[in-house]
Amino acid sequence: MAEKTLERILVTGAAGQIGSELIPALCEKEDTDIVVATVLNDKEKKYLEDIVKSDKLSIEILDVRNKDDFDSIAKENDINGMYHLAGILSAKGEENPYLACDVNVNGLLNALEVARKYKIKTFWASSIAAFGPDTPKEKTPQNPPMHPTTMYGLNKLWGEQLCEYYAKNYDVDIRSVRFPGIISYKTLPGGGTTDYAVQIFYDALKKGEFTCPLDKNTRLPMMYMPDAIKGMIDIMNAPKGSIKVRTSYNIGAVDFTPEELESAIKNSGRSFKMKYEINKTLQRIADSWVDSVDDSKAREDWGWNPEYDILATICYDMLYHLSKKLHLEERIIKY
Ligand code: AKB
Repeated sequence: MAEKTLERILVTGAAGQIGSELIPALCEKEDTDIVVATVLNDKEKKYLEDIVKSDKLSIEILDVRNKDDFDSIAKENDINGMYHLAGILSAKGEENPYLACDVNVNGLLNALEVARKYKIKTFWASSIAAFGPDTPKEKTPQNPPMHPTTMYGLNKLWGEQLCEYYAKNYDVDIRSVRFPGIISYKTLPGGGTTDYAVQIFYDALKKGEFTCPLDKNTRLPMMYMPDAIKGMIDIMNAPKGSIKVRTSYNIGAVDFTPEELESAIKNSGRSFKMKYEINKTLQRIADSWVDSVDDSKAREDWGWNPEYDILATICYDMLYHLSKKLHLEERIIKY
């Protein structure tokens, strides 16, 4: 019987919200030989070294816009699987559209070139930001009209088309999902419109109050991190023939408004106050996105099936783990 090839995986943007939780999950897999994590600078490197202890992990500094460095890291480590996560999120992208376009567009182009050259199976994270104001808002279908109005959204839509181009013309095995807002307690997100849904838990536990930058009725699709990690690993493990969509799959889990999240936190028995001070840029971005997605194609093709599809369950789990984490951090600071 032929031996199974061990996975030699490259993860870009490894110190980010998703990367920092994907790396330990990949290191734990028996069929992983090495995980090469790329980060932007020494500070990120130190952060990752502190939170992930594994003999399988090696960390490299890489600006994904640098094609030659990207190529050398893939070649020298004989990479056969890649998760390209490096990117600039929606709110930060509106502050610096040129930089967002440069990193999001050229970073993906370089990732796909490396994937083509070394035949690397690749995952790339798209986003609900690829939708726009003319996209149907509820149970958004897989292929709706898409005219995003943010730089980040434009980059994601272009990225989806580029992935399909590389799949069709060069047979690159590229797999992608449109992530909603991701909720997690380990690493904070940075520069996104959905970040409020993480910050609220920190403020609820530390201060008992939160000032929300979005209107109380702004409904957005969201997901708990364990489902995001499971989704990425499952789509990468699926047989090549089962991946019918080479742009990006809709995947859904929960959707809620800030007011519903406020109630869920209050229902946990904590005293919690919320006030609303609308940030115009964030509100404009959120209003251009959708409320919920139809993910039947992902369910059908590769078995997408989120475990955390109830807001109260996510809320309970977040408060439980985050209060333990914050308590621990406080003790580390004190002694
Ligand atoms: C953001 O808010 O920019 C991201 C996203 C939905 O892609 N979390």
